[in-house]
Amino acid sequence: MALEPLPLGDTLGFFGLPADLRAAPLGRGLIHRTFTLAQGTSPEYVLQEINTRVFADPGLLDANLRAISTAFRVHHPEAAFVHPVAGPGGATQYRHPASGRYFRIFPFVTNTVSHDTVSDADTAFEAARQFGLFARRLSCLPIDAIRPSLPRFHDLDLRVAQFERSLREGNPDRIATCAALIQRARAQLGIAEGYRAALASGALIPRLMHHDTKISNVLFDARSGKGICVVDLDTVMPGVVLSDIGDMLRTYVCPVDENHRDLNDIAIRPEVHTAIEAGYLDGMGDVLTGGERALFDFSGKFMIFMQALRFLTDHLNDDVYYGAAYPGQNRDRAANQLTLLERFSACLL
Ligand code: GN1
Ligand code: MG
Repeated sequence: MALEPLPLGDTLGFFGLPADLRAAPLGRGLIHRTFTLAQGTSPEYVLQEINTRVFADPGLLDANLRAISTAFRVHHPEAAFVHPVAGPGGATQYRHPASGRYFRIFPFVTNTVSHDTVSDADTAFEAARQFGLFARRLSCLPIDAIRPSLPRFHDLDLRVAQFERSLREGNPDRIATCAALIQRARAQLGIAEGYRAALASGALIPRLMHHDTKISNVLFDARSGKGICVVDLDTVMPGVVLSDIGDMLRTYVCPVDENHRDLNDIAIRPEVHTAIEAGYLDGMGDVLTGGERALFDFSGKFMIFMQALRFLTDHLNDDVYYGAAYPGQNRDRAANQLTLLERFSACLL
């Protein structure tokens, strides 16, 4: 799909920013389009176009972001936080009238870096600590202060149902050629039972969770490597710790990411696993209960399985959700994640 040009001038004008800022693509997020804005070589702002195919209600996203931003200003002024840039009347989102597209701008936090993979245990500790701190800080808000931006986003039962549906209604050629992968996914369905049992046990407290704790959503100090803060808050909503702990395990323990195609490189790094637990505990402190801690490793299985199902479902549905840089990319990602799940589970035996 051809990408439409940005209405950059109108957007900068709305936010009252200099007209000579130039946009350059940033990062590898799968959902929004993200750019840096710079006059010279150093970025000054980050511009994002909201993906309204995924987030159908941009007004709700904006209201949630403002509620989180206000909570940090009022209750945690000491904490680093990337507040959205405000335009006229305090507006933090711009709807481009001619196209109906939505944009927002953040300041670029100078002297920070982000990573696509975790290089060592210290980085994992720092990231996990930031997500733990974030959850602890948000625990000052009533859970219904943030409305679900994607209802049932991390409901594994929904993801299983969507997978089953893709097997009935998806691309028949892809279903046929993926028989072995589909079988490997089905072999893991016990995880969905474990999820229901965990919910029924009452151990999981409803909390405001980030729901996208991958390493690229943490800013680190460029010099010291210390974690500064977390970003990408569109999926902050009521949930359970399985999501945040699980997505850290999914994306940090393995030296290569979900796009990697040489499955021989998929491995579990025990020292990173230990660092995630230590960092998250350090950040969350006694807000995290013993019952939640006991589900630490299950969280990893839960999230790796859910992501494997989401990629495989999307492949069978002709890549309607994630898109694909080449035919079969989501199948390859599913194979990557199923391999990760099998190796992660084997380490727990
Ligand atoms: C999407 O946009 P990005 O890359 O931060 C997805 C996550 C997946 C992730 C997999 C709203 O996140 O749930 O874990 O891709 N976000 C949404 O890379 O579906
Ligand atoms: Mg992201």
